[in-house]
Amino acid sequence: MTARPPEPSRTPAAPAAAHPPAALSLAEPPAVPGREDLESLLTIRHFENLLLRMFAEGRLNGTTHTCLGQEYVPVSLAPLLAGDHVLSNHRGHGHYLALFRDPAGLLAEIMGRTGAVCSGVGGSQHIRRDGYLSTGVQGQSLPLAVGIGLRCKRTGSGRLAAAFVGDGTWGEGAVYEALNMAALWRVPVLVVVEHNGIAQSTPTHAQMAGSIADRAAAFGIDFVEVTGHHVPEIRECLTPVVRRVREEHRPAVVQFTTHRLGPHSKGDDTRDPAEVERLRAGDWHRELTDRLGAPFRELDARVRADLEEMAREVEARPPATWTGSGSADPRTEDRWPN
Ligand SMILES: Cc1ncc(C[n+]2csc(CCOP(=O)(O)OP(=O)(O)O)c2C)c(N)n1
Ligand SMILES: [Mg+2]
Repeated sequence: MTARPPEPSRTPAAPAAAHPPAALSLAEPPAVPGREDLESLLTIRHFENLLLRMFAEGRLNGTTHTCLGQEYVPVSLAPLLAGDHVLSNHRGHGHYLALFRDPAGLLAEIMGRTGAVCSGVGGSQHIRRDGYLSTGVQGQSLPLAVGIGLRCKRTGSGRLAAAFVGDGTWGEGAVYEALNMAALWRVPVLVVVEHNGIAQSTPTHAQMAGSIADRAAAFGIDFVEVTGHHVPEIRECLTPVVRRVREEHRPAVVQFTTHRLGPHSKGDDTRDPAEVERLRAGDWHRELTDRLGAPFRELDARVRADLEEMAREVEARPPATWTGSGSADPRTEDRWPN
C-alpha cells in the first residue's frame, strides 16, 4: 500500500464527501517512473553523492544536508506544485532540483561561483528563485507558508503554499501556531513532512509524543501518509489531495514515511551501520536497478558522468559577485507576494 487515506477531518465547515477516496488500488507490479522522473531521481541522487565526495576531497566548504533516500518525495510532487510557492528546508537540494533541474546553478551557489542561483550568498540552505524559498531555520517556513497561502487565497491566484519539513521540526512551537491559523482561516497550505525517523542524531521515538497524524487531527486538518517510494502511484494518490488544498482551501499534511540513507550533514552519522544497510535494502535506486537492469544502469552512469563533468566546469568558474538585493538574476522572476 503506498498511501493511507486521511482520517475523517473535524473541520466543521467541510462536508464528509470532500475527502479523498478511501483506498488507492495499486497496479502490481508498480508502474515504472517515466524518463523525466528517472532523470530527476538520478540527478538528485548523484548530485548529493557528488557533494559528499567533494567535501571529503576538500573541494567544498561550509556544510550540506543531503536527501539521499528521499529523492522520490520532491520528484513525485514537482509537477503537482508547478507555479506554486514552495518553502524548503535545510535538506532542500532535491526540492530545488526536482522543480528547476538546475544542478549547475545549485552547485555554483554552494561553491560561490559565477552562475550561482542566488549569487553565492545563500549557499546550500538559503535559496530563492521564483516562488521557491528555502531556510535552514527549523519551523520558520510554516508561518511563512500560511501568510503566503492566505495572500494566495485573498487574491484568488489559484496558487498554494507548500512547506517541506522534517519530523524533528514538529518540536517547534511555530508549527502549531501556523497549523491553527491555516485551519481556522482555511488557508491553501500543504505541509509535506519527510518523516525519516530521525532528527540529526535523535530518533523520533525519543523526542515525539503521539504522532503527526494526531497532531493534524487536533486542528481538523486532513492527513495522508505515504509509505512507498513509487513515483507514479504517489503522484496519482496526491493529485486530489493537492487539488483540494488549492481549490477548496483545505490545508493538508502529507507525511512521507521515508529513510535518510546518508549522514545528517557531511560525515556525522551516529547510527549503527547495520541499520543504515537495512534501510538501503529498501532503497528505490536498488529496486529500480534490479527491475530495469541494463537500460537503468546506462542512464544512471550517464547522469553521474554528466554531473561530474558539470562539477569540473563549475569549479573552474570565477567567484560569484553579488550586486545587491532584488532580482538581478534573470532566473528569479519576482513572484512574491502574489
Ligand atoms: C530553529 C532550529 N533549531 C535547530 C536547528 C539545528 N538543526 C538543523 S537540522 C536539525 C534536525 C532536523 O530534523 P528533522 O526536522 O527531522 O529533519 P531532517 O534533518 O531529518 O531532514 C536541527 C535540530 C536549526 N537549524 N534550526
Ligand atoms: Mg527527520
